[in-house]
Amino acid sequence: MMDIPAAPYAFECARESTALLIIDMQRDFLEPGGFGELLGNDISHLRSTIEPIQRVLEFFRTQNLPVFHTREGHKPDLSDLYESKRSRGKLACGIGDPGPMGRVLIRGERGHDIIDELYPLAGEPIIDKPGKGSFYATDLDDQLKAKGIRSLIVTGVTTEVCVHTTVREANDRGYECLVLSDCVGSYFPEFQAIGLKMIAAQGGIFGWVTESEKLIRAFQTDEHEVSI
Ligand code: C5J
Repeated sequence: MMDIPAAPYAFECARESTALLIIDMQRDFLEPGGFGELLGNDISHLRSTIEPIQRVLEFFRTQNLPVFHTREGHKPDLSDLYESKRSRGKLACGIGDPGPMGRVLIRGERGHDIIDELYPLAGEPIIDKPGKGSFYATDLDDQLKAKGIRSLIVTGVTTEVCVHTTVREANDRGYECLVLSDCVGSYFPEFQAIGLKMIAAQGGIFGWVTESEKLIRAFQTDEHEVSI
């Protein structure tokens, strides 16, 4: 077991039962002309997560540790899209409508796919999810259990929406979640701050929070100790 410095106290995990989860790093949320920007958001708040996530992803890949990617989106026939979600916000260009990167949040469209900087390698699972949570209407739980995963290193966007929903779902399914504060992003700085506080509050009611550097250092130290 290794201890990773975190709030509210050290996060304990074992290398063989830990996976990296990268949530919804899609063009629709992070690139100009995507759904996020169409909604009037400043995407620069999310783009600052790309480099730190790249570093963590690269580290997991070089260590041969499991990585899971998720994408939020819907089937082209919209059969997995509730009317309540489609109509929410009375948007001029909403889910399923044609946008600059194809139909908004529709599987197979350019906007729906993961940004080039973090594109999954062959063999890295991509969980396509119709909801905010990564466990809702997906086989993520089965895939994690099949690999013996108990601890999730959580990254991605957006902090108070899909990251929070996923961490809460994971918490109720018995997983331990460590959220990397520099690897999750919100369009709203105040939600970023409070969203992270809410995870670690009350003794870690939903999980733990730390920075990517501390995670990588703890894994490197553990590797060194195992090899001497
Ligand atoms: C949103 C997400 N914000 N991935 N999705 O609609 O957080």
